[in-house]
Amino acid sequence: MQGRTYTADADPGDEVTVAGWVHETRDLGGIAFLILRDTTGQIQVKFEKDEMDDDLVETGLGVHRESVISVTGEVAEEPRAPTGVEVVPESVEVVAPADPELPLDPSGKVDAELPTRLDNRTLDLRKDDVKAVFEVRAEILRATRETFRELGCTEINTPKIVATGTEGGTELFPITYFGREAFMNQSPQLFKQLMAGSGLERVFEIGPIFRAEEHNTPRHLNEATSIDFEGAFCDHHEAMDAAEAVAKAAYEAVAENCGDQLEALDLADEFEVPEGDFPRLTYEEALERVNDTGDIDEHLVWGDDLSTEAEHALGQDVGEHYFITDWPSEIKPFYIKDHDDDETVSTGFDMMHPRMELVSGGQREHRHERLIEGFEQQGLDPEAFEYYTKMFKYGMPPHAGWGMGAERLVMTVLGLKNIREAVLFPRDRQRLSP
Ligand code: ATP
Ligand code: AMO
Repeated sequence: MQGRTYTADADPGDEVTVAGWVHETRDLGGIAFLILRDTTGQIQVKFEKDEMDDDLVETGLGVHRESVISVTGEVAEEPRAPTGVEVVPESVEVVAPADPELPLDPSGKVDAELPTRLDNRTLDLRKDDVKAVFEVRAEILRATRETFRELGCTEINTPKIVATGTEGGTELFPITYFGREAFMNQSPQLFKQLMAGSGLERVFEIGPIFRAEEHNTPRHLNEATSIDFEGAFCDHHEAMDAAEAVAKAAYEAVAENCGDQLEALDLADEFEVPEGDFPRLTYEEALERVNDTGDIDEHLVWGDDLSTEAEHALGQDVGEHYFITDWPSEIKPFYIKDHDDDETVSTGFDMMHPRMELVSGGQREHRHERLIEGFEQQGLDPEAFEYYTKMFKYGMPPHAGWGMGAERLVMTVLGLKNIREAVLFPRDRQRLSP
């Protein structure tokens, strides 16, 4: 809007046009106030009934909450106003009226259930604390990109419609592609590896992944955002360093640049940036620690995956971010390389937050023959992946990488209870729109 002044920039003595939403109105008889809200804050608009034009007062006070209005007038100092200044209006225009009945209350005075909030995100994000989550999310992604830049990576985008899946543990969403069967991609895994072997060498991608997870949990989405890294001439240790750098950069950026957002989320006093190196436990050590806690019913043995309960018990015990390294080869995907001196142990790793897994990664099998064997062992037809495997015959360097769930990162940084709070329009089993 031409000539519009943000409320935060309206200084005493200025002639301004402020525009935004009617946050509330208070009619005290001879005098009435309207609080106008925009993305930068709020400002009071004063109506004095005996002094001002009747039409002006009527328009200003007849408008329902959450209507969009534009107010032109002079800014005056007023110590009793919430922000110390107020606008004395010369004209008021109702730009877009709002219904008197709203599906949720953006003033936050009445709590709404998550499904109602997700159905009405436009109104929901008029609340400072909800808006703050997405401003923090944007800051985390900005810091992530900057960190990758410092690590010498090039940002790439890979296809989301694919002919084959890669991640065994989760189902694919099938689609029809000009009469042929195709799928929504579960991970950029194979494409990012192909680019590690290209002239780019070090790449990253921030993009959607689609997983037909059957279960409904507070930490799974059917469409998630994956932060993916892949680097040529990298081993699993360097890949872990990169994952740690990205996670720490996220916390640091939020601490440095999101003061107002942490305030809005009531986290300003308790927010902490993780310090020191994240401990790196082997899978074997992790099993032993879980078993020693006595907090879970089962006794874990080599080859077991960590259940949610086991992850929680270990997370509580470790009490900070940590890695689990050297997983059994049998429970890691075909593209993860085994240790040269022991083929039963892989270079696969997970990076954990005490509450949940954030990252999976490892060094990759870059030797063509071994890769083909890996496909066969996992019951996959190498022919179907020929577009991928054949590039391993043309000079594929050793490489390593990982994938990190962006929503899980935001969720753990801010201590959100449900991953859906970190997504504008989440996709889960029930939710396909909006
Ligand atoms: P005034 O207070 O300006 O002489 P008035 O007598 O019409 O005008 P009241 O009805 O006495 O106003 O005010 C109602 C309440 O509003 C009082 O508590 C007063 O302190 C408060 N008030 C008045 N003007 C402002 C203002 N500009 N900003 C915030 N509060 C105000
Ligand atoms: P993985 O399947 O472990 O590994 O996924 C990597 C990370 O992505 C996040 N994530 C999810 N977040 C929300 N909802 C989901 N349904 C979901 N699924 C995964 C998690 C997880 O740690 N190709 C490998 C990565 C690699 O080796 O580079 C992969 O996809 O935070």
